[in-house]
This record gives sequence, C-alpha cells and structure tokens, in this order.
Amino acid sequence: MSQTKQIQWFPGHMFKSLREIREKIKLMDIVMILLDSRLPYASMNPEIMKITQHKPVILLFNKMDLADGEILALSEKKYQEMGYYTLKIDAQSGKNVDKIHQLARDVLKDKIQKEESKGLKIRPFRTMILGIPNVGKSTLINQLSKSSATKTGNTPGVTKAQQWIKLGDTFEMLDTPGVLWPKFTDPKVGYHLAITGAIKDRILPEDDVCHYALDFLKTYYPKKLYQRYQITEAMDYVSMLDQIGKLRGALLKGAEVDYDRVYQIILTDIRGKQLGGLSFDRPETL
Ligand SMILES: Nc1nc2c(ncn2[C@@H]2O[C@H](COP(=O)(O)OP(=O)(O)OP(=O)(O)O)[C@@H](O)[C@H]2O)c(=O)[nH]1
Ligand SMILES: [Mg+2]
Repeated sequence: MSQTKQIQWFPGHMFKSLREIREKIKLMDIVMILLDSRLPYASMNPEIMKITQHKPVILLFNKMDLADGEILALSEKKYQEMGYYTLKIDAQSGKNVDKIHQLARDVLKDKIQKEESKGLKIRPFRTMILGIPNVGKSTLINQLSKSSATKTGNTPGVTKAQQWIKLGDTFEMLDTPGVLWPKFTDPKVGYHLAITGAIKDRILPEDDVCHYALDFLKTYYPKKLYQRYQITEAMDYVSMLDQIGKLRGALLKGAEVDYDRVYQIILTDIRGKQLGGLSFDRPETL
C-alpha cells in the first residue's frame, strides 16, 4: 500500500480549473461546496477552503443516501461547530434540494436587507458549485434547474469547463469541473477517494484499494460484510476474495477465482447501496 505516496492524481487541467475558480470567485455572492457525505473530511479540498475563505459558504453534504446516517450527523455537527452553514442532500433523488434556496437567503440576509433598504431590486444571487470530481455538482444543478442543462456521469472528470446556469430569477449558478489538490499527506485520503470513485480507478491499484476497503469494512461494518458475502471473522484478505469470487461466480476456467472481477464486484457493491449506508471518514479524523 506504499504506492499512494507516488500517485499522480492531480492532472494538469485541474491547475487550470483552480485558476479559473480563483478568477471567478470575486463575482460570487455565495459559494456552495459539495462534500461527499461518506467522506466529509477527504472530500474537503484544502485549496478550495483557501480560495473561498472570504466568501459566505454553504457546505452541502451530498449523497446522504449512501452514507452512514449516524456518522454523518456527527461530522455535520463538527463542521457546524467550526462555523459552517450545512445541509445534507441527495442530489439524485432531490431530497432536501428545495431547502438550499432558503438557506442561501438566510446566509445572505444582511446583504439582501441592505440592498432592499437602498430601494434596489434584488438581483439574482451568483453562486458557484465547487467540489471534488464525481461528487454530484452537475446533478445538483440539473436538479435545481429541473433540467438536464449540464452533463453528468458516474466517473470523475465529466464536466470539462465552467458553465453558467440560470435558475429562475433568484440564482445564477456556475457549474465547475471537479478539482483535487496537488499533495496529500494522509494515505487514507487517497483510498477513500478511490473507493468512492472520486479518482479514476487506474490511479491506485485496485488490489490495494480492495484490500484497504475489506479491512475497513471488517473493522467498522463487520456484520454487513459477513452477511453480504457469508464471510467469517477468521478469514484473511485472500480467503475473503476467494469466498466472494466463489459466491458470486467470478471464476475463470478451471474454477480459479477471477480476482479482477472480484475487485469490481466489491467496488460496485460499496459504491452502490448493496451494503447499506457506509461512512469512510470518521468524525475523530476531522
Ligand atoms: N446515490 C447518489 N448518487 C448521486 C447523488 N448525486 C449525484 N449522484 C451520482 O454521482 C455521479 C456523479 O455525478 P455528477 O453530477 O456528474 O458529478 P460532478 O461533481 O459534476 O462530477 P465532475 O463533473 O466529474 O466533477 C452520477 O452518477 C450521479 O448520478 C446523490 O445524492 N446520491
Ligand atoms: Mg460535473
């Protein structure tokens, strides 16, 4: 698992995207940072935190449907204690998305009052949706605009350029390409981003990612792991892979286990709802 130190997860286009975000930030009334509810720590990009530090910020915990509700509530509380406005949402189904507008108005209350007291007509708020790749930025914009104005897809790097979307009279939103940051010190962050699909599968070896994931599940969600794959506590990593391969028929000719398929099965299960809500970042790491 030592490879994480050398991995190249910061492609050149992200430099460009960060620069464009820095340029546009001045225009914004409010910024919305989308976090992945399963990784509220690893999905908080320190570069974005720096760029947005002088702007009103709302933290949206997206993909709440995929997270462990209890852990998510604790993490949300921690961010609130740090002074952030927060909201848990599911951009895919639309859950809580209708609350974003009012929250933004609450955050901008003073600004709105000031403009109204000057007799100014309230112009649309300008906001920017920021977040790591694949966190659901474009899905949220489509949900808010009730259209398919921006392209979405379950792989990092779908949005290639900034794009303005008008939402009625009250919002103008800028969709942005997902960005990461150049260096990370905690290898766990890399694994958590890989497990949830924020960095491309080819960047970290799948074997390492699955090894980490199964160890993690064994530690934090043993019942889910044992029930889903009829695994027992005594099994080591390779025995677990063999068991999953046999159970799910991922076999090569001669009944040997097809490990590549087993990795895919594990990652697909974890990324979907097959194992129920999972949280990879624990609040104690915040
Ligand atoms: N389960 C679930 N899936 C979601 C949610 N929001 C988005 N998705 C899915 O996540 C995947 C990525 O969504 P996008 O909206 O393309 O993500 P993005 O942040 O725009 O990604 P980039 O443009 O690559 O940076 C898609 O398959 C969405 O359907 C959610 O709240 N819950
Ligand atoms: Mg996008």
